[in-house]
Amino acid sequence: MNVLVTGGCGFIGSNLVKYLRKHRPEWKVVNLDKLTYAGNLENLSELEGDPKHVFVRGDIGSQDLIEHLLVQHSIDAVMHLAAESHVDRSILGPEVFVTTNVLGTQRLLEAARSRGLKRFLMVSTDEVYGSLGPTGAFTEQSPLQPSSPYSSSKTSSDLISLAYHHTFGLDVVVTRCSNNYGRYQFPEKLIPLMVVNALHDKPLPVYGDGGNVRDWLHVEDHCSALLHALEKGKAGEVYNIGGGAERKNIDIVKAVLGLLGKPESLIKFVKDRPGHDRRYAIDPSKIKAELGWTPSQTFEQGLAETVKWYVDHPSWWERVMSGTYRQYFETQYRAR
Ligand code: NAD
Ligand code: TDX
Repeated sequence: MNVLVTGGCGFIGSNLVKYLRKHRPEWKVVNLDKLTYAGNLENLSELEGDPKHVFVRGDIGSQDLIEHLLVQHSIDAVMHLAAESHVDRSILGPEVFVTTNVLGTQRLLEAARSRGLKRFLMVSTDEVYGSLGPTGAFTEQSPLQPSSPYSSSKTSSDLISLAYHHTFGLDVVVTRCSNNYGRYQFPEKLIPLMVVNALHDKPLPVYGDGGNVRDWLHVEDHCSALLHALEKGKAGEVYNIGGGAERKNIDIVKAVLGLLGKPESLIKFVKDRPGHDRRYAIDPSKIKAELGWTPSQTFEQGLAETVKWYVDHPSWWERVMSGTYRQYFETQYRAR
């Protein structure tokens, strides 16, 4: 199998590329990434010299480039993760979310259609369902009611992918996952931001009353679910992915402080995120029953391991925050 992973230098993408190299060592993984602020080739430094990992810097919106890559590497399947992924940034500047997430995905699908791939895996999100009240969980039949520019752009890319299946017969599978956490997550997202601020004894900004709930899944468990969906999913189907670990933001922030031995006085309640979804919860029974996937990490175990990783790797997040991580690409690739 030759697989094209888009966004393979981001948080989930870089974990996925390594997961695939480990669990499917015979596969060639072609990693297409634009290296936006969120893309960090250094995340994959351990794959330097690996002939089965090919990195290509490029945009998913470049249809010619994609068609060329699909032919050059005899690509069998696409795992599409490249996206603008941060809700707060989508509130500050929605346009790039439409350009990349909507138009970029459509161009990628068009390239895939022209090549007749075996499978196109669209990595979507639980945010397509909008916000829940205090009870219940999203199933694949829940109405799509996205709230933010980010989630509405992801809903569009999710639906256009399914349309390419229904209209053109492209073999598409869609996954909708809950909040991921783990190593290499950019420190703009809740957990790494709180860890880094706490390590600097800086205030931990909690939006609103801190009572918003997210359903957390370790990134390795997401990678395993994506491989299940790629290999066993049924064309045209949607699979929810979630770890059954609903937590209030404030409880996570307190847990991070506890793990770091820092005082709760660092918590600072700040103005709420506009349009802030109150609660997400995923019902993953379909992927469990039909594809045999189960998560392996508990949230408490995974959070402790993740916090420790950030404590043990200050050079990673210091380089990310100072911008020097970009030099890695310059020296490793541009010089060639
Ligand atoms: P991320 O922001 O860490 O990484 C995104 C990657 O995409 C970066 O490497 C970036 O350089 C690349 N990219 C952006 N625009 C591109 C373009 N036009 N062409 C090529 N590459 C481009 O995001 P993440 O958290 O790893 O999320 C990956 C995917 O999973 C996204 O599609 C996201 O919507 C989805 N998802 C994320 C979560 C989560 O909790 N992080 C949950 C569910 C679904
Ligand atoms: O500083 C903060 N303070 C705070 O209270 C930040 C960054 C976040 N929050 C809150 C907002 C959310 O309720 O924490 C929660 C999680 O926020 P994010 O880490 O920004 O994630 P979220 O908005 O839930 O979206 C994430 O999960 C779904 C990913 O970023 C998306 O890409 C994915 O689709």
